Amino acid sequence: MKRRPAAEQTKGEQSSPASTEERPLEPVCHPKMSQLEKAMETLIEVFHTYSAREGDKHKLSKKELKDLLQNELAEYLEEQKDATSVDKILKELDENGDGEVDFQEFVILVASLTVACNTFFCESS
Ligand SMILES: [Ca+2]
Ligand SMILES: [Ca+2]
Repeated sequence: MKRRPAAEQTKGEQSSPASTEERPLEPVCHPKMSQLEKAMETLIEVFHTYSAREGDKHKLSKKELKDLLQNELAEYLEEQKDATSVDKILKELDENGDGEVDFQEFVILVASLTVACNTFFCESS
C-alpha cells in the first residue's frame, strides 16, 4: 500500500500555524522570559507608569520625570542636591529638545547609571 505523506503533512500543519500566526505583536509577559528580558520589561513598564500620567503618554514631562526619579531613583536624585536638579537632568536627557523625555532618552539615563553601578560593583569586589 502507498503511504500518503501529503495527508500527514496537512494534518501536522493544521495544529501549528493557527497558534503562531495569531500571536499578538506587542510584547507579552512570557512565562519563560529570562532575567534580562524581565528586566527590560520592567524598565518599559516603569517608564510607562509615569509617562502615561499626563500629556503625551509615551513621554515624561518634567513633573513625570520628577516623580519617577523621586520614587524609583531616589538615591540618584539625592546626589544631585540643588533644587534645579530635575531641570538639569531633563535638559541633559532631552536630546531632541522637545522638553520631554521619551523612552529612548530615558534608557540612556538608566544605561549610564547601570554602568556607574557596575564600576562600583567591580571596584568593591
Ligand atoms: Ca506624559
Ligand atoms: Ca525629548
